[in-house]
Amino acid sequence: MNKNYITLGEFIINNQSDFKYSSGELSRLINSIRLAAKTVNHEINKAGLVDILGAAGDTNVQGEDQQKLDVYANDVFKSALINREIVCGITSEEEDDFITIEGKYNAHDNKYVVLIDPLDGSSNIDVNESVGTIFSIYRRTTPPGMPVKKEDFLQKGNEQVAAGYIVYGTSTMLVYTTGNGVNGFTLNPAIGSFYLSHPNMKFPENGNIFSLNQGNYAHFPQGVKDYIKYCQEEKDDRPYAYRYIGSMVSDFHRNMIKGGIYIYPTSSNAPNGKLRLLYECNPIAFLTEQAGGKASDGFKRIMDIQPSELHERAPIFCGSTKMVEKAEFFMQKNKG
Ligand code: P6P
Repeated sequence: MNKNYITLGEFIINNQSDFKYSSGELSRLINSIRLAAKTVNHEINKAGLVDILGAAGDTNVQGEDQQKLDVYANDVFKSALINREIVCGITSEEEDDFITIEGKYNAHDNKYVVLIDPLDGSSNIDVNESVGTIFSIYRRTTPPGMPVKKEDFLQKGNEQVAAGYIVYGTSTMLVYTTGNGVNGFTLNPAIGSFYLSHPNMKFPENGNIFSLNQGNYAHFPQGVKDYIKYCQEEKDDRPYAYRYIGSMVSDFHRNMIKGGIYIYPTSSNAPNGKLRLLYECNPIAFLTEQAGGKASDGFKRIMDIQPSELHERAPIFCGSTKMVEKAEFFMQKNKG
């Protein structure tokens, strides 16, 4: 490891002034996520060796089988966040309703809420594919001193104060933003430290990788079908490369480094798309824009959408600006 790489902890201290709220609070927030990420990473890396694979026998609010690691990751991130004494509430993909933190110190005085998908792409767990954690952080809108309310979570994405993901891949990385660019940190498992390996990450303005589940082609809107055909044409810089892992964090991370677009559109069997607005689309959109890319629902900016439910879904087109704009062109052309 290059001796000049700084650790995540040093980076947070060096960049405290970037976080326009109380400096210590960002440190405690990101540090709680860092600790949980290392714990979950350890379990994921040995998942094939112990009986932690397979469904936990329950289904989540989405009606999806909960993998044991989903449940485990949810518990780990919840306890790490609750024990840091700056979070007053949590919304998780694995929890039917939001969690009000109480009974511990004076949690109602805390100023931050966290929304999280503890283990995205979990269906890939037992086939040894990459999975990820996605998180989104807001300041509460209701006054401290009272229990958190649903409205504290139903904020537009443009109100986020921080967002990021952990990708448990060939190496484990934590990538986050506090509104001053995107930075990526790689875990050195030998010593359990994250090092700044990808400073100031930027989406290439254009790219040649498109990622979406073409198995749903017959159910896609005409604009998406037209964009797929455009990507496949023998013309100019095309055909593009088609890459789709089935784990959004992994597809997104590759596209941010190489250039590309990730699309999960509406379809006749998913009229609002599949991905959840609050803890998947919004944090990914915040990261996208902070890395110089674009994130929309095919027509309007993801982070301008006013949420109305905790687990609502939204279509998402995100990645290299030129590619998203081309996809939006075809969506607009077929609107109505
Ligand atoms: P499909 C994983 O369940 C996820 O939320 C994303 O990580 C992934 O890109 C997508 O859904 C995969 O969904 O319908 O293509 O299998």
